[in-house]
Amino acid sequence: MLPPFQQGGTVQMPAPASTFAADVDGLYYFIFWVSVFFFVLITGLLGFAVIKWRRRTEDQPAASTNTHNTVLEVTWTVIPLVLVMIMFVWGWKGALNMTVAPGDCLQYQATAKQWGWAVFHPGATQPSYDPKTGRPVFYVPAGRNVKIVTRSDDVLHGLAFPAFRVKRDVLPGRYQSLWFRVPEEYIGQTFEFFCHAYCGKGHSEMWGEVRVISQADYDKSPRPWETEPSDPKELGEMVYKANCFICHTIDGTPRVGPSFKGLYGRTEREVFLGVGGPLAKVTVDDEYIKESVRNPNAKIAKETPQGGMAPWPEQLVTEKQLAGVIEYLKTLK
Ligand code: HEC
Ligand SMILES: [Cu+2]
Repeated sequence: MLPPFQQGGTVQMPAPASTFAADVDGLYYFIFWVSVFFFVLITGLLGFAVIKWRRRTEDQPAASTNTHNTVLEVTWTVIPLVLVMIMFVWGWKGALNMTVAPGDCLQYQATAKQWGWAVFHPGATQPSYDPKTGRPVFYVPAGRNVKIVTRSDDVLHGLAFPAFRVKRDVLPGRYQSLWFRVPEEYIGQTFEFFCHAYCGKGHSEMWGEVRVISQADYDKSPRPWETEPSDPKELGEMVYKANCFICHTIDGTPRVGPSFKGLYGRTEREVFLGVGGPLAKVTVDDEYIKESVRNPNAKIAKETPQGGMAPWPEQLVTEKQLAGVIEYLKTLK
């Protein structure tokens, strides 16, 4: 069974869904079948020769003393040269096309952070997630050129859209970008994107969705990505699923950080005041949660003296969302 993102595709490729796909697949299968052809030809001839002209007795003299065959050598140099030059020019042109985005792109942003994505639509000031699952979502209009500018808040990540046949490394301290266009026939379909550079424990959870919509739906007000749950608890749950679940469980088992179960309202919670700081006892209230999110190293849970949580600035978790998280935490008795 093929993994879900590959369904409708082949063992080697997911079903294609961008204007790059024909070119990438064409070149890929060209290289693949050239390789298969020469593998069979060369190992076949080798095997044939080894068996047919093997030495049958200890003292059998050599059948030939030839050391060169110019015609043969020129042939087996020139044909592969032509083939690899085709691969080079084809690949070079495709790489240039993918690197240089057209001038009329809609510009999105994606920020990678261990272990999740914050996806910003053009003009949006906060990231968008599926309100139910908390998965990051790109809404892209079909037929438009879309460019995504990436950055990383911590380590090296990668942004890959298998169905669109594009990916780019996401580096800390440097903007990178990629672009694609999804033809109109894919309106209504959903595709997946992944982090493609192993970035630690939660790497395999760094994925999200691309929903292909029509230009009219894209222009609608409110924009599809502007809807978030109005109920604070639901909003908090969405933020939790989007950003926190990878390190914090809600069932009491510790993961990278302490579980959220029973956290809110705890008295005499033991914390270090900073890395290497003295132990102190605090009450887990709104202020403590807020500080834990905005400035995690101010008070560090006793179980993890080395810290290990990066701050969440307002750009990634808004004040309203943080208030929602607090309401959500209160429900986790
Ligand atoms: C990369 C892993 C990671 C992510 C993601 C993460 N945290 Fe943490 N968190 C930790 C670790 C480790 C600690 C314990 C060290 C400390 O207190 O700084 C912690 C501590 C906390 C604490 C204090 C808990 C206690 O028992 O005293 C709160 C509250 C908290 N995190 C909230 C959040 C929220 C809200 C999010 C999502 C917006 C989040 N964290 C995302 C790793 C993470
Ligand atoms: Cu990653």
